[in-house]
Amino acid sequence: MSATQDKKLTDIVIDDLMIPSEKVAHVQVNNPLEHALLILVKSGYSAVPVVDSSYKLVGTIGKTPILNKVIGLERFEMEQLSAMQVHEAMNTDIPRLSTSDTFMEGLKAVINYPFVCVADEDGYFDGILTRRVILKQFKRDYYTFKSEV
Ligand code: 4BW
Ligand code: 4BW
Repeated sequence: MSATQDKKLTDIVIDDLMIPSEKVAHVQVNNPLEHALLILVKSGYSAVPVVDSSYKLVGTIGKTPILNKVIGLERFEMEQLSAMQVHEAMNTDIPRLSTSDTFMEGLKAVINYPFVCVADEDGYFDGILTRRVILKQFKRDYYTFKSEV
């Protein structure tokens, strides 16, 4: 049974909804950009979290900022990708959630971001909260409790 099966939205916390870190595609801050683009293309995701060597969350990286780094005058200079590292193209100005935050805090966060990273109090990466999961939960709640209003 799902952890949120019988819970109202007001009782749900981010821990109930997040995709755990072991199921999240991610890259490390010192990986070559070429490796990051490979992970993004192979996984099919537009952007993924970035962690350091101790698995602390440091940012996110997407396909568009990587491609922006190698735009030349007339072509993408893809050969440059192996000489650059993830920290040169990642976004460190990101919101973060903790596992004990509420559903509403998660909802607010994913209005402006397709996914938001979850980290513990020491900054270690726990997982991500996606828009899809928030919307699915909202729909489930609507149909489950509709008869009560
Ligand atoms: O591989 C996929 N499987 C499924 N079931 N849906 C997918 C997949 N790839 C994309 N989607 C769908 C989802 O609805 O397209 C949406 C946008 O994908 P994105 O952003 O632009 O790659 C997906 O919406 P979402 O599930 O709400 O996820 C929002 C964003 O969170 C994704 C991606 O950047 C990130 N993400 C989601 N699951 C991830 C992940 N990043 C790393 N690892 C994961 N497991
Ligand atoms: O330039 C941006 N400004 C803002 N404020 N948010 C952005 C920007 N670029 C991306 N985002 C955020 C948004 O939350 O990343 C999400 C995914 O972007 P995407 O898919 O992968 O380029 C954005 O989510 P959204 O606003 O719900 O938009 C979902 C998708 O709809 C975008 C893009 O494919 C399309 N889209 C949105 N506005 C568009 C547009 N396509 C063309 N023109 C627009 N004005």
